[in-house]
Amino acid sequence: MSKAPVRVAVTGAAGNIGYALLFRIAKGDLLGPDQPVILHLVDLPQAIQACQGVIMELEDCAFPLLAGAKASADGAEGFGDVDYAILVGAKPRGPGMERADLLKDNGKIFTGQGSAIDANAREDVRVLVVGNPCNTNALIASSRAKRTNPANYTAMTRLDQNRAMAQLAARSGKPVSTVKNLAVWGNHSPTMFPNWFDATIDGRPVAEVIGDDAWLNGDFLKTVQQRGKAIIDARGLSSAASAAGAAIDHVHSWATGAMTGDFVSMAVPSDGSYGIPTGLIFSFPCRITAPGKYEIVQGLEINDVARAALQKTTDELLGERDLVASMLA
Ligand code: NAX
Repeated sequence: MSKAPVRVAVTGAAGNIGYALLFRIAKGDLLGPDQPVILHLVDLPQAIQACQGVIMELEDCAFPLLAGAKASADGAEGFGDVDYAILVGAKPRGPGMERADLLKDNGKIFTGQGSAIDANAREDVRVLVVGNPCNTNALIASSRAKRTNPANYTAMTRLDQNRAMAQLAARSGKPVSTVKNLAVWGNHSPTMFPNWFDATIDGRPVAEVIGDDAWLNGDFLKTVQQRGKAIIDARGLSSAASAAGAAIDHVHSWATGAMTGDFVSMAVPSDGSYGIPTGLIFSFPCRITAPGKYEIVQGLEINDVARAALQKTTDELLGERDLVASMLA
């Protein structure tokens, strides 16, 4: 092993997504087959015993790349010197709970974790927020970024991209690898916009290959937007392996530059591109320009359908930002 180990913190490590994620990171799926990793399993005090059990299982896999693992409920220890922080841990929305209450409850988690990351992680730490409402949680955490780079605080819409690509592949009868440049715009919520206008299948425009605009503007969008709920209805549990897979995809593309040239959906701080208010954590088509560096793809045409969809998801994010205004540093 010639490379120095990289430290990766995963919060909510004792939860469903954590359990699907940690073993893949230890196997090398996140950072590559020659990159040793040290895992920091971060969770609430009452879940640390369960994290110790997960660490025993990680050890029992005898992963050659796993250079260490520890569990902690303390932010300074959990995020100490980490290169990557994948923030999965959050409170699930309970029966009858309003979205506003969820925003406020989970917002408190991300004020604390944002401060702990900024104080203890490596200066160039890269952060992915998965715990919902992930865009606004990332906004809260990034507002704490004084020493670390706020542009490195991102939220996950890659699962929505993967879902959209899979739907287009199934409908067209083509392999999913032939679907390119499908990006999800906006909030990770039912207002998200999986923008098929720029996407291609086998190098041809999606509209031409699918030949059914009514399906694209109707059932396709609805299926992707409501997929999380459909999985809960079918499985009795929310998406875990697919969410972990998308978190791996997000960080793997970003860290290694894999998929350079294609669009990748990342919710990142808006720089005002496409008229989206500056600072909102908004999912854009991004391009990885070099390992660790992304840019928002510029110059795409936004037609009337897309413009209306972007307005709706922007309005929702602005409403969320207003609800957590007191938590923004
Ligand atoms: P689980 O309820 O199985 O696990 C959550 C874990 O987080 C638990 O171990 C809990 O103890 C821990 N936790 C709670 N508060 C914490 C804190 N302050 N610090 C550290 N750990 C804490 O949920 P799971 O199914 O793993 O889902 C986790 C989150 O992912 C949820 O918020 C969920 O809504 C969100 N999702 C986001 C997706 C996305 O595409 N962005 C898709 C999948 C998923 O729905």
